[in-house]
This record gives sequence, structure tokens and C-alpha cells, in this order.
Amino acid sequence: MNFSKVKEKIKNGYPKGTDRSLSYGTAGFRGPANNLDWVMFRMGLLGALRSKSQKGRAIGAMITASHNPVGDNGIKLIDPNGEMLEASWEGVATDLVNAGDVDVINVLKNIVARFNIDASIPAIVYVAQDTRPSSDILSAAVRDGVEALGASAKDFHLLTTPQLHHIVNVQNSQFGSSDELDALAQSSPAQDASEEGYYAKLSEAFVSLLRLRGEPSAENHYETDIYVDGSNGIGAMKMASLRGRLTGGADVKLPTIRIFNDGKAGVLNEGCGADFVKTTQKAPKGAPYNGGIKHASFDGDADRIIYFYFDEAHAFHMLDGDKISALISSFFIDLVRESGLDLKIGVIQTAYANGASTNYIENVLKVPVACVSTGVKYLHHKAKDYDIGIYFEANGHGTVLFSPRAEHILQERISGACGVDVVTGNGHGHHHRKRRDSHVFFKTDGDGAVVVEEILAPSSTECRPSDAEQLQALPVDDEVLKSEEPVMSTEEYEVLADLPALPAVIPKDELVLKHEREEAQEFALDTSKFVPLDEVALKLADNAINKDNKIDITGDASSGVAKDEAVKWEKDLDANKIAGTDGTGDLATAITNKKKNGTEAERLAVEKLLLASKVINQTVGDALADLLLVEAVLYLKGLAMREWDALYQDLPNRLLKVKVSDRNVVQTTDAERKCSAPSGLQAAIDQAVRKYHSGRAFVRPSGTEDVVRVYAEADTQEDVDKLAQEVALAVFQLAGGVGQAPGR
Ligand code: G16
Repeated sequence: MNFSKVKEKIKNGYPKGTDRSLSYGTAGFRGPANNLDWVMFRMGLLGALRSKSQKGRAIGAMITASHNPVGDNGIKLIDPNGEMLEASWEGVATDLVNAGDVDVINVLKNIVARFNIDASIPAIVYVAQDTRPSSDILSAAVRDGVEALGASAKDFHLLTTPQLHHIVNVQNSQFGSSDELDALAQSSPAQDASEEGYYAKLSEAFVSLLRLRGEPSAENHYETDIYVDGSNGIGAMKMASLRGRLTGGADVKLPTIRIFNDGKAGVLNEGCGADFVKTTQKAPKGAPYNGGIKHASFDGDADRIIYFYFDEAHAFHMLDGDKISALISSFFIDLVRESGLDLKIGVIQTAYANGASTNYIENVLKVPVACVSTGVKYLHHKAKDYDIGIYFEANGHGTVLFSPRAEHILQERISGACGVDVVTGNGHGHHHRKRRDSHVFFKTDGDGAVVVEEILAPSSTECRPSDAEQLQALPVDDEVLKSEEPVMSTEEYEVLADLPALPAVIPKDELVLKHEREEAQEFALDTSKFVPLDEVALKLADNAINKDNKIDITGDASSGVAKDEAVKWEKDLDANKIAGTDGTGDLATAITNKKKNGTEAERLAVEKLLLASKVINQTVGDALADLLLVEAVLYLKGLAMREWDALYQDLPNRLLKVKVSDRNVVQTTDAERKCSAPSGLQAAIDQAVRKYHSGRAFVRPSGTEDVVRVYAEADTQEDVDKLAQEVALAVFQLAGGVGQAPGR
């Protein structure tokens, strides 16, 4: 790799601007904008290397300081999947930025060696910026860095942070996991990897989701008008563009969105925006005080959203990230229950979550809650443990993640597929047929009978333990037998056989269900013949009924019914008498009817889940997408703001910040709920907390500003204000506070 241009640029354009050590924090690098051009240049270099290390996939570089004052700026890098930069590269970024000018080339060489980077791979970095006055010049510095390494930079100019995440994700997902990326691939941007593609995806899914409401009941209290505080930033501009794409027919009532703090007059984040509303618990300037009308505030780069409204007495009520999380969780848990699907839902919060919200989600909604450290990367990571992982920070930063398994199941349900192939082979080796993503592995025994070896299925509900038995027992259609031709090699079979097993084990036949995996799709074979599982079930039920005129409905092979479903049925029906007592005289018809009746509600729930998964931005928290999702949920549930607000009552809380000479002297543990340094601080916090009923408090160093944050909660506002003051004073005294002591 040729570094001569880098050397020259450092010397003549981007000398290091500080001796202070910087670190790539929760939101990349951030600080006063007048001393950041050299950081940007180095991040351009890093973006180019990261792209090369990812086989030339596009990397994002977003220039923003989000909620910080207008004089600050910053940069966050985005990985090829559209998510935050991988944690191991954060340290690399920190090392590169802290290197002296003369050491930069060596650090770059080390990165190339450490990650085994092929310098010849063409690289590309997608650059975008928020509306800060300093963003133009800093964007040019990033692009200079990218180009100094011979890579290309594509400038998207003004975007919200989540829009860039989305575009990077879409651009790269067209290549799947293919290794064959080259310059040609990069220069062919995916059609929808664009701002326009973003609007199209969100608006289409949103309007389609609203259409699923059906006739509103008399009880519908949805408020159509919403006022959006754009924090005088990029969110205002992009909300206006999105609003322009929201069109529907007479069958759907779209929200009327009005935007204020749109940047035409006010200053970015000054007295407005999500951070201001959350921390001061006050309305932003410019909010129209119309009783009962709903408002939403975005932050400076539109990745956070906070709702609020005024009641008839013009009193202010805030609905923060926790309330959004509670609303969305109740929506998703209801839909999952209605769909009858086996999808695991979880909610992720941080220590900032109001205790009342955790209590509501865990004890009323019965959804498990996990607590992790502040910073979207931690929440995002944890959310991947679930099929539907809902994460929101109290500050309004959050989204919902659908696992590949969940998306697959939903897609399968919607396309009406619950099918697997049943095919026999020629008696040698293992054979495999596939319809969509269900795979059956089988072999033939000496007599030519089918022995099902295992089923690789998208989910345990799609292909249940009893299915294997059903397939074994199924009289295989001669036609299907004859049509079989593709054969898998034993080696291919073994690759698949190594896939991790689901917990569900079929004891009788020692068959193991396995997760559908990307690799398996490689073996997709042309199939025209298959036997849907429902048909298998009915056929077997028929067989069973013909044989002894009764059916065991507890989920054994002959019933063709999933165990949990069977248990449900058993409560309603006397299994042994079913054919005679339900009036149909035919169990197969009874089963068909039962399935049909259940299906409409289930299908509607599945459709809603699928569309909701498209309304949201699954790469990162997104104020625009979150606004659409919240509006859709309120619309479908027919809820007014006050009804949403009444889900639970927030415990009074207070957020303060304390200026200290070095915020890193404060260290935390237990997802930031306990303070491990400086010594004595946690004891002081404990002592203060003990004095107040329902008291809770913690402190943590900010990742984006030079301060230590204090959070407190208690039974009354008066008590919580006192508690927060006491804790802030302890921080000031024990952690090197500067300036005026809190409360003095
Ligand atoms: C950034 C992160 C958020 C995090 C916030 C915390 O927000 O993206 O996940 O909650 O920082 O800030 P601090 O560490 O200062 O408390 P943003 O919106 O500023 O990018």
C-alpha cells in the first residue's frame, strides 16, 4: 500500500490537533468542531481500511454530534451490515487517533498486518453529515482521508444518522455473504440504497400497516394531529420529505404532521430537541400549547424521539423511551400471542429506565427485561438474543430487531407455506430436497422404504418433532418418488449435519431438528412436488380415524397437531368422541374447520408483525421510523395520548450533570448501576438513597460530553430532587468537581 499521499496530507493539511488522549466512545469521536479536521482525516483512512477488510463492502461515516451543542461535531463509523462499528475496531480507531503524526503510517501498517488486509481490494466509504455549520469542512476531511488511501468516497451530503445506517445496510445486503465482491459490485449501487429507497420502504409499510385496522370501533381515540419538534436540525428537513411520501386512499386516515423548530430561525438543540425535553422535563420552545395535542421531539441527528402532550389544564406530560418501549412491547406481545407463533420476545433497557416501566413490562406484560450499559451498541447486541428484541434507552434512542428466524417464520406464514418435500432416493447416500427453506434429509433402506433422517426447518413450530414421525409414516406418493433426482453428496450432508441443534430432540427416532441456516440455502434445489404439512396432518388423521375411529389428540404422530395446540384442543373437545359429537361426523373436517377458524386472526397478526418489521429501522434507533411505528400502534389500538400515558405512572426522577476535571476517574460496574471508583463514592450514594422511599440513584461518566451524569428516582419529586442534589455533591467532592459545587 502506498502511504506517500497520507504522509503529505498529514504534513500539509491535517496535523494532530491535541495531546489529550481521545477515545472512540458510545457515539464515536465527539468534541469542539474547530479541532476535529485531523480526527476526521484519520477516520477516513480507517473507513477505507475497514472497507478493504470487509471485502470492499461499503462503510458509513456519519458526521454529527447529535444532541451536543451546535459548536461541537463528531464522527461515527458504520459497519457493512448498517450497525455500529464492530467493538474490536473501536480500539483500533482510538489507537489511530492517538498516534503522533510521525507514527500514523506505522499504525496503518499494523492494522493492515493484524487484519490481514489485501491492499489491492477497492474500498468505498459512504459519507453523510448533519446540518451543523462545521459539517461541510469536516466531511471534506473524511473524504480526503479515504482518497489518500486510493479508496472512493461517496458523498450523500445531508442525511439523518439512521438514514445512512439504512443505506449502508441495503447496499451491502445485495451481496449476501458472497466473497466475490469487486469494483464492479461497488459501482452498482442497489436501487433502494438511497434516501428515496428509505422513504419508499417506510411509507409503504406504514400505510399498509394502517390499512389492517379495519373498521374503527366507536371507542377509537386516536389523535391524528402531531406536532414534531425538529430540534432545528436534520430531522426536521427529512421528516418533511417523509411526510410528502405518506399517501393513502379513503380507507386509511393518515396522521397530520406539522413540524416546528425546523431550523429556519432557531439554533440546533438550543432549548429544543429530545435531549432537552428529556433532561429538563419541559416542553421545547415553540411548542403550541393546545390542550391534549400530541408532540414528538427529535434530537440533532434524528436517532432519538421523545413524545409529550399537554392536558386540558396545559400541564406538560412526557412519554420517553421507556413509555415508547412499553407501548411497542404491548403491541408485539399481543400480536405474537394472536399469531400463535413460537417467538421469543425480550425488552432491553439501561439503568436509566424508570423503575415503573421495568415493573410494567415484566409484571404486567410478562415480557422479560434485560439491563445493559448505556450506549446503543450494548442494547442492540443484547436484543439479538430474542426473536423480537425491543430496545429503548430512556432518552428515546431505540428500535426493534427481528431475528432472521422470526422474519423467516413470518414470511413463510404469509406465503402460506408450511411445506416440506417428501422424496425418496435411490438407496445410496443421503438425499435432500427443499421447498422454500424447509429441508428434509432422508435415505432409503434396502427395501426402498423412506427413512427420514432429519428435518432442517425454519422453526420448531413449522416442523415439530411429530412431523418427522408423520413423514416416516406417510405413504409416499409414487409420482413424487419418480420425480426425485437431485442428490446431495455425503460431504455436503455432513456440513449441514454439523449445524447446531435446537433443543427439541425427537427421542423415539433420535432425530434432531436443526435451525435453518444460510448455508442450507446454498443447497436449494428445484422442487415442484411437495407435501404440505397440513395435508400430511389431515391424511394421517384420516388414516387414524379409519383405523380405529378415534384419535389421540395429545400431539402424537397420528394427530398431526402441534403439542401446544393439541393441549388447547383437548380442553375443548372430548377427543374420543369428536367425530360423533361435533356434528361433522368427520375428524378431518373438524381439523380443517378448527384450523381455518384460527387462521384468519392468526394471519392478520402475522401480517401486522411483518409490516411492523418493515416500518422500523432495524439497523439503529431512528426517530422517523419510530414515530411511524408509534403512530401505527396508537392508530391500530385506537389510543389517545393520555391512554398510552396511563399504561403506568412514572416514578419521579431527575437527571443532573456534574463538571469534573477528568470524567474517567468515575468507573462503574453492574451495567452502570454501581460505582467502583473513586473509592467512597458508592458508599455515599448508598447512604443518600437509604433516606428516601423507593430511592434509587447511580452515576456514570458521559461518553459524549465532559461531565459525570447523575440519575435519581424516588417516591416524590421533592425527594428525588434532594436525592439527586446529594449524589451530585458527592460526585463533586469525591471525583474532582470543577467550578461551582452543585446546589451551592
Ligand atoms: C449517544 C449514544 C446513545 C447514548 C448516549 C449517551 O447518543 O448513541 O446510545 O444513550 O450517547 O450519552 P452520554 O454517554 O453522554 O450519556 P447520541 O444521540 O448523542 O448519539
